[in-house]
Amino acid sequence: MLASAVCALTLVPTAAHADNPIVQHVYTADPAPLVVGDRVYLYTGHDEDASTYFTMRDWRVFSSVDMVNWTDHGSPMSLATFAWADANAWAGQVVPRNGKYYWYVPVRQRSTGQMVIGVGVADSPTGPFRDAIGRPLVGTNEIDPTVLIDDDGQAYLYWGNPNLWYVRLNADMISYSGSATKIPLTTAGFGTRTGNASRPTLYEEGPWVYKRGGQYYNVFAAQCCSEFIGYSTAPGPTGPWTYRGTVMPTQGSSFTNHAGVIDFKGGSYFFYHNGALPGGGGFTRSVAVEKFAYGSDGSIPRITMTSQ
Ligand code: FUB
Repeated sequence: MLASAVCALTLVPTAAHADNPIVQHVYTADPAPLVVGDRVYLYTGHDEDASTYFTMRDWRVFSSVDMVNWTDHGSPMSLATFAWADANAWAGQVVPRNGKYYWYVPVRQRSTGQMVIGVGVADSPTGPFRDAIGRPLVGTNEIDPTVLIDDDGQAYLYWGNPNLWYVRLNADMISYSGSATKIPLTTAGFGTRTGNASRPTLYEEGPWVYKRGGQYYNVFAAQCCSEFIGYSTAPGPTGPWTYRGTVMPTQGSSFTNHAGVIDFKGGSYFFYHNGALPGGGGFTRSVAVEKFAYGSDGSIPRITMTSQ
């Protein structure tokens, strides 16, 4: 319990609140934290209403220097940013490079009706973001991009549901070399699912890939539905992956969950979403955060929600 909720649409720090969720004046989902200097930026999706499917048309940005007081920076990117997209402003991630900030997002392409990955770009972490290339970067009719820039400078874009794909991004971050490649979804790599013969592993969606202590992590939404958060580790950016277990068990009224993990000012933080706000549920979610400590072997402990 460490988040101070943002209760008013404001560009100044808000009064402290004791509990999760972090944002309490609007429904948010799919957290993607990014540390820039002494500030953490939190990029989220925006659930508009409790209809029978996701109503998501823009993304939101919040920031904090202390993980207690959060500033609302509004909505610097929306479906309107991408003239070729018409729906589904879903789970993305922002990555800095070349003095710019690249926001990788899944959206529906109007001409094909398929989910593809678009890229926004801005000179500041709070935007405004513009369409970086005027068309989708890559598309397999799948969702949920995450980006790792390895120590040698090679960037990898991962995404997918039901598959898990990766492609090597070029240094410009808006093009790639080679072709999209499927990461083998083995039960050793991603655990064993129950009750769905066509999807034998736990991997569902929402990968969050990062490197820490020489080890590569993929923290992802597992099983369906309801989802829990599991994780795998690997000695390299493309595997081989080993399933390491549950991070956050299924809790609360949201049938999805979505992870984002950072180290910030000496602590480790696990962001997720649930249906904790009044009126909350599967299509009216809220982003929350828990502080945690890695095991001495780099393992991630089991983390439970302080609100649901
Ligand atoms: O928010 C829409 C979709 O729900 C995301 O893309 C998935 O990760 C799940 O959270």
